[in-house]
Amino acid sequence: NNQKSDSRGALIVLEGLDRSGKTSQSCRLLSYLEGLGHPVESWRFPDRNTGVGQMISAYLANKSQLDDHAIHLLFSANRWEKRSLMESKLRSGTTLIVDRYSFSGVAFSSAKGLDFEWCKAPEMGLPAPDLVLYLEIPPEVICSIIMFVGEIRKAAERGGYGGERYEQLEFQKKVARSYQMLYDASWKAIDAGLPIEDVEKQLREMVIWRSQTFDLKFLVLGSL
Ligand code: 2DT
Repeated sequence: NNQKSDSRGALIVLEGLDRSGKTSQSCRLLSYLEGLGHPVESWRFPDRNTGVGQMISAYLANKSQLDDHAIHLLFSANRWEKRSLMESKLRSGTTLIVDRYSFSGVAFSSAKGLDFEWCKAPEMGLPAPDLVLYLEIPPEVICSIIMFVGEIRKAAERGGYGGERYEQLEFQKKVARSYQMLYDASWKAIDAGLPIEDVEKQLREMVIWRSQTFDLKFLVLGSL
């Protein structure tokens, strides 16, 4: 590919525990970058719209049972089925803001007890993020948010606390530890306990600082 590296879009990933604010911050980041005139799209994984995504969605809603390894590979397959589109968007200059990526895959499955190295293997070769924004918040705080949300929307579609498989305190603590093991130079942590506008401001600065882009790289999680 002869395209000049400075014309490529950036791959920006948001990671963090459930309810750490990733989704609302990725919306805010999207409108900010759009406002600056950058070609930008917001994506999320799991992408529940594909066939694989629907299997994942049923699993998360406790409507189906799957072996832990099998669901891990489905999450990974869900990224691989979007790989060529992701790559062509990036190469044609579109920046992608992605809500969860391979790191969620490894952090959640290894928190269930699967071997860390085994979890990383199917992610190798996917486009590597230029920047991973980690919204950091203590698992205890997340759990009180989850319970509070559960109280006020008992009838809501996700069923509040524990509605989806992974929203339990002990489990979230393990996920937080797994995330720490994945941390590397492309990560920036933000205190997600700050007011939402402060988090937004910090994210903007980090994204702009990293927006000088490099040749597309591919994940080599082995070095972590
Ligand atoms: P959302 O609530 O953000 O839709 O996530 N997960 C996600 C995994 O276990 N592996 C993965 O590869 C990804 C992307 C995290 C739904 C849940 O799915 C988990 C929370």
